[in-house]
Amino acid sequence: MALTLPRGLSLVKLTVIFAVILCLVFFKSLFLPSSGVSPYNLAPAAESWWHGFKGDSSAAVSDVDTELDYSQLQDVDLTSEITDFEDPVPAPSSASSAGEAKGTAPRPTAPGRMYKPFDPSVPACRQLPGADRVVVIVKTGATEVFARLPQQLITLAACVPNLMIFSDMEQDVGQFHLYDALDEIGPEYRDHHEDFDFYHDIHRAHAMHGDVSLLGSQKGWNLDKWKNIPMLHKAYTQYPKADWFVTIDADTYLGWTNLLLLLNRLNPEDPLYAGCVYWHGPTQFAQGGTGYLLSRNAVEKFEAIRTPERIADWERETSTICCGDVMLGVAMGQAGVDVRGSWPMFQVEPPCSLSWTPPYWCSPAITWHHVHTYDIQALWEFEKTWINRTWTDENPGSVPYLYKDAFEYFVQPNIADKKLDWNNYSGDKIFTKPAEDHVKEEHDWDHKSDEEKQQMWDELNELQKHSVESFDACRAACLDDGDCKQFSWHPGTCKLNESIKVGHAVETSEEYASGWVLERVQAFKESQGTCEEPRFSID
Ligand SMILES: *[C@@H]1O[C@H](CO)[C@@H](O)[C@H](O)[C@H]1NC(C)=O
Ligand SMILES: *[C@@H]1O[C@H](CO)[C@@H](O)[C@H](O)[C@H]1NC(C)=O
Ligand SMILES: CC(=O)N[C@H]1CO[C@H](CO)[C@@H](O)[C@@H]1O
Repeated sequence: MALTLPRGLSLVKLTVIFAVILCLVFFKSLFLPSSGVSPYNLAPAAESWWHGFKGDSSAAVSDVDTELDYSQLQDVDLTSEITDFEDPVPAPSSASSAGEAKGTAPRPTAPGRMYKPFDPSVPACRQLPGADRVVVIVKTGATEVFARLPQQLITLAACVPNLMIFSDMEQDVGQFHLYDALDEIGPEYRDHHEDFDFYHDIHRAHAMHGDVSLLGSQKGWNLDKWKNIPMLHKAYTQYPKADWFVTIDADTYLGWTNLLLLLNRLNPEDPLYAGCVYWHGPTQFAQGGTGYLLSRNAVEKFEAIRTPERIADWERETSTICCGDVMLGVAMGQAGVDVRGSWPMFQVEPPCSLSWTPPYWCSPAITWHHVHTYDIQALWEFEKTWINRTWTDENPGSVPYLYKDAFEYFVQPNIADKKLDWNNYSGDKIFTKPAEDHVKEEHDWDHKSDEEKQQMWDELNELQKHSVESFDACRAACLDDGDCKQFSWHPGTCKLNESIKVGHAVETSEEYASGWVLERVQAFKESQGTCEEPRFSID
């Protein structure tokens, strides 16, 4: 034999090794991100998907179809687009962005195809342009980890390459690691401040294999305010080259598609600290639960002033202040970065309790706070369908969804002339008959004196007095009130509201029924226009 193999290296083994190498090369070209410049085309969408879908904008204006069936969106046949991807275009190297300027496309047969081919084995949301430039920070606490976090891990975590979860205790949840945000707090507080008694309690319970979710949550809240500043520093240390840092709570849904579209319009070299702005005494800050956004430049400014003396100051102030998001506002103010408002892109309600008013309509939706795991799942399904339906080879994820679109998905199919055992949170106007056996109210009516109750009643007109008798009479009072779009009735009380909310199911024993004046809802929708320009505005 001319070819002698080294001892122990049979032809079979050689073949196996060769096959493994081949697999590795194939894997690298298909799955690993190319480093450097984003290969995506970042051009914003010319018009919204909705108008494209309708084909003709005049039709869109006069559209009165409330019955858009989103389940059909899933059935759209994209096979023709997908077969295109079977022959993967090599991921463009970092030189290719310059290549475009010189007019040398990587494949002359497909001029302009500078994008990365869609990879069906990776979630579409993870392949959106700019995904790798963002660090998402989720703040949670050890007592709520198993109640709130898993839903984020089976949805958002699939989209975000750079995700960091901070808690008050280091632990693993499935394949995910949770960092302890508080392990570097000065011993003077960590070992002596009363807020940290609970910190040590949960660590002890955890070490003994105890279920810390059984421990009190109010104490967890007191610890929570210590996290925001250390979290930001830890995230920056881990990802110093990231362009953006976005922080949310575990009960916040993050609209990833829209976030990336917003960020692609902004420059990370500009100082930016944005969110839903509130005041605390003299401090303006971005509320933590609704999420806040920091550019790399802003974080660098924060890092620049982060000296040991300053950290000591921050910890001293944290020990007396209410909240961690306020403390971050204090720190960013010292770093010379003023907070800017991004409401309503960042806002506090889940879809069921949002009041769908004009300021929201043409704005992209980025955060929804106070979401239950159910809401996260529903928003996730909506967003996944949206990404899929609007995906194009050239501009993946380039179409933002607006509150208007969420209205069509979450509200219109879920409102009706009458829904039994349903509370729609009406309450602009409340008609209640003063009576001994009155069902408890959810508002201040119960606390009023008998005289006040009687006086309120005496001021009502006949139709309004009659409205407390039945659901239909309550509807009649709503119809008589020019602005009323929805109402809810339970024996003895009729409540009207001008704005639209879905609300939620209630126990039959609460004897609640809700209704909407669908023509007025439709008229309201039409009066809001078609949102030619999505409002990505930051004040
Ligand atoms: C869209 O959904 C279809 C059907 O589930 C799937 O085959 C396709 O890969 C998806 N495309 C994108 C871009 O997500
Ligand atoms: C009723 O409508 C108003 C605005 O018109 C809104 O602020 C409010 O949230 C709605 N619901 C209740 C319970 O007031
Ligand atoms: C049962 C229920 O959902 N009640 C809500 C009705 O609306 C009021 C006012 O917004 C809320 O405070 C209740 O929780």
